[in-house]
Amino acid sequence: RRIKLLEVRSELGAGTRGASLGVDALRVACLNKGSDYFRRFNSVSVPDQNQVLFDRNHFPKAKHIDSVYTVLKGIAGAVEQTLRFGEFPLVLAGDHSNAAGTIAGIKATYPHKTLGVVWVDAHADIHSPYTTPSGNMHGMPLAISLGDDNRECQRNHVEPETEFFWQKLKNLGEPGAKVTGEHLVYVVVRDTEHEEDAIIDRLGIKNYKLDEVKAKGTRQVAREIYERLRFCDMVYISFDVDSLDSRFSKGTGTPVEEGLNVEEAISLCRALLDNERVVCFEMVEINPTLDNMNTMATNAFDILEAATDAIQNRLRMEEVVSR
Ligand code: DIR
Ligand code: MN
Ligand code: MN
Ligand code: MN
Repeated sequence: RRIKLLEVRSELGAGTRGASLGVDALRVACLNKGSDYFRRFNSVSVPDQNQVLFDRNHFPKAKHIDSVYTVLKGIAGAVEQTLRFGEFPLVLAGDHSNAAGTIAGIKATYPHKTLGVVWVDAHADIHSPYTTPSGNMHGMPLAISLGDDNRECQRNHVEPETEFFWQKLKNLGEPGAKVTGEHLVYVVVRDTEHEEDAIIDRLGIKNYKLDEVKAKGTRQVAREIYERLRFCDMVYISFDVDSLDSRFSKGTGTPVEEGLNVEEAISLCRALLDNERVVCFEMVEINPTLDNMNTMATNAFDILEAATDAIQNRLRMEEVVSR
């Protein structure tokens, strides 16, 4: 089986401009390292955000939600097509709202299979328009995929136009929830709002904090995650580069202290991707405009290469077994 790169140049969900350039920053990092990575794989560019960032935003509690919906529909279609073609979708996207499109595409392809999600991020990304402090949709993909608005923690008034597109987002791919709280695992989430803490508690979502990752090691953490997700038929790994410590992640919109170092991220990705149930990997939130040495993308490229290596080894192994 082959890997197919899906490049998504949309930053509509971010609060800071520039993440749509992340894919190209990775390409620059790749060239500067003398790697042939981007020549080795077929890639496709998913239709992007057009000029909407310059429009007036009509949706204060879910900024650009109408255009986000269009972009996510495109991603879901591309992911579904890739999986149906028998290829492994490796998504390189701008902001993290795009992940809800990826998940919708996976579930559209395999509606009867149970999905597990591993979310490596400084943030929980589980707000809804009813709870968001910022209106930025990159803080909302998991609420979309879980189909949970967390209304008991409501703090915002949401207008009917916003609610209309929010429902459409939750029904993308197939109607309703794509994943449950018990099949979602966080790694190094450490910057949350109390509404997020409340839904994480209510759904009992496990979070491997940095201390636990350091104490157990990334291999053991990956083992435990797959034990937790043992009833899932397939797994999706979502890697937000702000999971890295802010010392290594200046080039991202919302850097946070006390995250992974590059070596830990590499070995975590290797361990997580060395599993036959993984159907998709995604990397998001590289913003080279915040980073004049392109350090973020350079570090992220090393992680991407290691992750891809692990995927490829596994796909080769599968071929040997199936022969
Ligand atoms: C915050 C920040 N929870 C928000 N979220 C970020 O605006 O919803 N997610 N940065 O990646
Ligand atoms: Mn995120
Ligand atoms: Mn984040
Ligand atoms: Mn915060």
